[in-house]
Amino acid sequence: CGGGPLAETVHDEVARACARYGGGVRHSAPGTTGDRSPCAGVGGDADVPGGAEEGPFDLVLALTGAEPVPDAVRRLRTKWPAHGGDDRPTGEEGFVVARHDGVTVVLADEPAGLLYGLFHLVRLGERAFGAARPRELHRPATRRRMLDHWDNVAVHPVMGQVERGYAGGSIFWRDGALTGDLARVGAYARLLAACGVNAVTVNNVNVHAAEARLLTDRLGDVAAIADRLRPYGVRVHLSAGFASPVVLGGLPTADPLDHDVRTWWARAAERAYQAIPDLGGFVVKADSEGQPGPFAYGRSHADGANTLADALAPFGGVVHWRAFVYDHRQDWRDRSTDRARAARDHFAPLDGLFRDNVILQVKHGPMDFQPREPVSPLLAAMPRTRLAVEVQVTQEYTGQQRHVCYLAPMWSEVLAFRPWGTAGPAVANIVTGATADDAPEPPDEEPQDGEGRDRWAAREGGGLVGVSNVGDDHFWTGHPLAQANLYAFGRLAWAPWADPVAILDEWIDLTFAPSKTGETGDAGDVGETGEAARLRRTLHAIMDGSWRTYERYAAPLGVGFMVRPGHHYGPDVDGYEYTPWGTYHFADRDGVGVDRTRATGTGFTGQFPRPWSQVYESAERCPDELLLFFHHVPYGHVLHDGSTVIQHIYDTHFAGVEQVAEARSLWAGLAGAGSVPAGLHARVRELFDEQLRCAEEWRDQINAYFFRKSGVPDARGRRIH
Ligand code: GCW
Repeated sequence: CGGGPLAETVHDEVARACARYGGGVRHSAPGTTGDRSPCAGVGGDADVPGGAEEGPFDLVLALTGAEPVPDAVRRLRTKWPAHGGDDRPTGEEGFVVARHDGVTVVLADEPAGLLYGLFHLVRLGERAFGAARPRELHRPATRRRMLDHWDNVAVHPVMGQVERGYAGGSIFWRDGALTGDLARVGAYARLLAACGVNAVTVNNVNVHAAEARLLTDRLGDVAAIADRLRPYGVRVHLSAGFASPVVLGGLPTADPLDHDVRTWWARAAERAYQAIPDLGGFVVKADSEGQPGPFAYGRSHADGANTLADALAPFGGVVHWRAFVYDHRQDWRDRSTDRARAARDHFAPLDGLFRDNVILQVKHGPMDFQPREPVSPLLAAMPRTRLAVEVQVTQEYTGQQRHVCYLAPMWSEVLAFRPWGTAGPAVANIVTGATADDAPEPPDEEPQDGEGRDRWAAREGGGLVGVSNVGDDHFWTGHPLAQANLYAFGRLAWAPWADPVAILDEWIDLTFAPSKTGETGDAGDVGETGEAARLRRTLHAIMDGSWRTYERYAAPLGVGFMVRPGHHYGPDVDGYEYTPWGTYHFADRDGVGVDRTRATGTGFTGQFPRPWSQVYESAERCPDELLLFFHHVPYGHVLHDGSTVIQHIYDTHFAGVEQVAEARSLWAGLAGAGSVPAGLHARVRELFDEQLRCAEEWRDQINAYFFRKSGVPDARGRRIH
């Protein structure tokens, strides 16, 4: 395979699989036939004859430039259409897979492609070795598919070891030190590669004192993690504190345009790359929720980001600069300030000013990972900037990994959203690299002179970033079914148009292997036993619609934030209503919702391009699920389905709880199913008890609150407290 840790990994993975299922592996080691030797062939029995040319093999994994060309590859090549003149058809991480004449072949330009090809075979399972398969080319949509860990090195007095972590302790850190279980970090790398993730940030974006030092005297700890992640193609990134030149370097200022500050960052980057030559770069949360930033020096976020980008550029590193900048000390009495506006107001004027190695990391919604938000209009406002969309895999506002909430359908909606209507690009295009043909219209707020079209240039996108939901929990994610969110994140980062239901199906196969319990049909297709089919059906019934179920019993119609302040679990309708956080619902005796219209509200609707600026502006045209995000309406306002706002609140809250009860009993019915381990079954059963309790609490508080405010009884006469 040309050597290197990734090639060794592929070899070891194949050997491991052979040892498990029978068969042998032949590895053409570098040095015997040159650096571009074929990688591995798998024979039908353990005693495989020598020589890469020999066989018979069931499976060959080879680099496209391999010499000598394995027979199976040569035979296949004569049957394949040429690569179309592209002599690197698969790129850095892609692969080609096919099966002909009884041999399955994975070809890749680089070892990383072989690794992803191998995991693709794992997904295919026995289908990879059945009937002939035409040649398929798989390439990731983006180069960087990153998970941000909000892990603290030292236990934080309020946030603990992992901020918003619901899966036990950190997989990297424990009580101020590097984890003693680096083998688990290695296993994590393998899990990530199987999902398609190739980058992680190992510390919280809120950088406290101990964490700041990862950039200087604790680089060795980061290097130790990087060593464990590298064999699976996962690169380490660091969250860096903007004030590091002051905090760590003892400089009097962190002004990004100050000469000494720039030199300090350049040296810090140099030292970091000495310790970790393949470091991905830095992630920065600046001027946000108390984190230091360029505003303190009268500088812009472009000045700030570019200083770090310049320091990283000589080493090929990137800065992920977060756009989550807003005033968290707002006066609740002031109804003109709108937190939803903040990201676009701050960043859109800076479009075109960021270096090429800056990726602006934008939360998918304008507020903060609520169960329902519109797509952030900032994603449509920066045609000259590399944009990444950030989603929250950790379930801060969606049940904290005690509730089942499969989030891929939400993320898919975000990725498929077309800010300029059906004619323009989707968010998936924007974050994977839009082309000039995508030609958006400028937003309503800007002069309607068509300039927006010309400004949209082809560039590499910033991809998808997720806030990790993994910890040192036995099941990795606390709730065993929350693993599906981790998996789906990786798959959508690789292929943003993938179908969430199909992704869930893959995850079910990989996790519970229900098809392995079936019989193999003639063409190698795998039939399913009744029990396997029941498991698959049941998991889909529980999980496919679980995000919408959550949405039904949580805050209604997109209004968001009716959660307990601080830990954000469970309902507290007025918990944030009179706080400085900018998250209000404005319920009174007549109505509820936030007026964000241009006509009478904060004007946020004008941050969208047409047609959405007009759709959201109109209470009649606004999609029901976002009505209270954009409008303050009377309780009697009639929705598109003919129901009123108040009746919708009652109905959805009763329905949401019923759906949880139904899912809970479906799960109970899986007790004793062969492919569901007893311990896993018990964990999920307990969590379902809690989910039901909590959903009832949501239902009762929300319904009681709105009944007491409005005085309108439930049309169906159900019990409201
Ligand atoms: O969702 C909020 C969380 C904070 C988090 C912040 C952010 C890391 O409540 O805990 O801080 O967002 O994204 O920076």
